[in-house]
Amino acid sequence: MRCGGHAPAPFVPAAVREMPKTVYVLNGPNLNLLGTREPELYGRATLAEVEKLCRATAQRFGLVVEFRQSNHEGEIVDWIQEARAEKAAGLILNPAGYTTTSIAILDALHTMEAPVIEVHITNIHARESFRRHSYVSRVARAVICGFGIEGYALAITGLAALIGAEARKG
Ligand code: DHK
Repeated sequence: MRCGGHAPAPFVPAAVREMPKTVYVLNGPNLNLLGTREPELYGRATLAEVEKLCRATAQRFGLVVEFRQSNHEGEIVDWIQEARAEKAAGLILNPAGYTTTSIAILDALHTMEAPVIEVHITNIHARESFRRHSYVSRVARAVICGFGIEGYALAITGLAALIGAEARKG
């Protein structure tokens, strides 16, 4: 039996300690059409450009991005479950049209331990009233809307602060 003192810290191999943390960035239906879809609302940047922005922002904090888009609710549920299983450091989700309808996505998000950040490109509160109710907001640690695609960079920066990922020098 050990007496007094603190339990020794568990041994964590350097390779595991230094493994970059992964952030999932998931995008819902019709966001594949960014750039050409109602550009007066959603802007002219494409989803590929959003991905680039996410990767560049995440890199500043030593984070790796898993970036996906789907038009199918079940696929998004599968990816949320994957993020949980893979112990993602956080999940950023633009649920798009599923924001206001998907209890399946809400249920999947409820299983996540890592912080969930909800992003909308447009200010959903300044649009049709049906866009204002979000199931996802019930579980989101934070919600960002109305900043255009810059909202994704803000979400990653905010998430980095939440999980203690510091900006890299240089
Ligand atoms: C994107 C969508 O596709 C809409 O269904 C949402 C969101 C708003 C956005 O602003 O990114 O209502």
